[in-house]
Amino acid sequence: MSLTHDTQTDVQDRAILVSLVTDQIKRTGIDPELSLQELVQLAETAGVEVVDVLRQNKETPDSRWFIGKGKVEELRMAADGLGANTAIFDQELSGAQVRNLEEALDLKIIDRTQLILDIFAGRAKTREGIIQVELAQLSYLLPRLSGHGKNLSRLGGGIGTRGPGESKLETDRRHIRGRITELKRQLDDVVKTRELHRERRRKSGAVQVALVGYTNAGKSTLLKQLTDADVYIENQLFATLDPTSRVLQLPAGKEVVLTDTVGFIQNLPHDLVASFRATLEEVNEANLVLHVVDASSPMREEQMEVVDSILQELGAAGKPRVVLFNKSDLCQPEQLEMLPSGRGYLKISAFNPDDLARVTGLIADELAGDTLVFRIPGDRGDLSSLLYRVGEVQDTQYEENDVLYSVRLNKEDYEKWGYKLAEFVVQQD
Ligand SMILES: Nc1nc2c(ncn2[C@@H]2O[C@H](COP(=O)(O)OP(=O)(O)OP(=O)(O)O)[C@@H](O)[C@H]2O)c(=O)[nH]1
Ligand SMILES: [Mg+2]
Repeated sequence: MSLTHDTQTDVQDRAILVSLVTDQIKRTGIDPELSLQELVQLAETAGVEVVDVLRQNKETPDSRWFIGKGKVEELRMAADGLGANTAIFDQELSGAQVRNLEEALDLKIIDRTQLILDIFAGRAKTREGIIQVELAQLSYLLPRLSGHGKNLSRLGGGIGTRGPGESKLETDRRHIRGRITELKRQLDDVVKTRELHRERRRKSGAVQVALVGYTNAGKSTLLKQLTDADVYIENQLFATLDPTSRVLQLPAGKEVVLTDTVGFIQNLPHDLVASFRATLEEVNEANLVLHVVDASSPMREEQMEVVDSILQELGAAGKPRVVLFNKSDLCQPEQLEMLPSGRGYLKISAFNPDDLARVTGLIADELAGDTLVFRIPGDRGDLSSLLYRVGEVQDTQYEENDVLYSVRLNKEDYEKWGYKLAEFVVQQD
């Protein structure tokens, strides 16, 4: 049984994981052992049983086999001995390497990218998610087709047999190209709809806060704990694919829209990032980004770097950002002490109500700006309610037919609503 636990009836895939450490990989500074640990998690998330792990150090990859010829033989013996039917490589393989290995070994050959794409395919639920995953899968596959036809069966031959599916795809590149064009068109529609939603949210003056972070950091858990949202939470990688937004009430009554997003991972397939751009754009819309970190992870620092660089790639690096070191309940006190603290950092557990209050307090602080006093005529209920919606009303006084409101309002909101409110400002601190 694999990946989705719903449609599959075949026996569980048994896989041997393979990691080749080249000089180039050594230079990236990514710890290959931690990367392998993560590959184990990815494989398990995909419903695969990991039966062995093979490692090789080599200056450069072998052009035909990726790993050395001797290692191929070792892999074949291990697979025979352990009854494995799949080999999963921690690094990306070329189409030719996959074919050569498949022929030599009679095993299903999958690389990290394909594994991630498979997991995503099994998770996608919304139309948008499904389109984006299929597009990423086909973009990954297209340059890997040699025209020999055989490996088209790989489309349906991923871990979860979750590929775009043979039924949907005929057997030639032209067809795939056509499908890619069609998917891009559909995605354009989705993007337009999303833009309309955003526009509406902008007009309503809603302040947007985005939860971002490495997969499994606890983003969905936080959304759920803070807003009672009914979201999918799993101790698995990539539990969330489609962004979910919920209204969050801040202490002084101000409302913000809190959005949970897809988790990041190192070496996130490029095609996937490109396809998910529409979804990830949500982050660019945010007024504030909450970077959720699994503080208990041995890979904490590497994971934070990955998130930073993806934010950079998305053009969201300059956003106001706060780091939430989550899962503090799983950390040793001395571990917590080593984490950065001060403004812009908070150590929390998503399950601790006091910590949740600190999070909403922090969001309010980050979003709040200066206090202004407005004199609003009594018959302008529209403006009073606007003040309550976009600012934090701290005090009200009645004077004749007017109401004096002291309101904390951030610069961004003031710029947005100033055209309506400017003439009513009587005092600015
Ligand atoms: N002990 C502990 N576990 C937590 C905490 N926050 C989240 N978890 C657990 O961590 C796992 C992952 O949580 P999710 O909320 O699904 O993580 P996510 O960041 O949304 O993950 P993806 O959607 O896969 O990117 C779940 O098993 C949660 O119960 C925390 O503060 N402490
Ligand atoms: Mg999630």
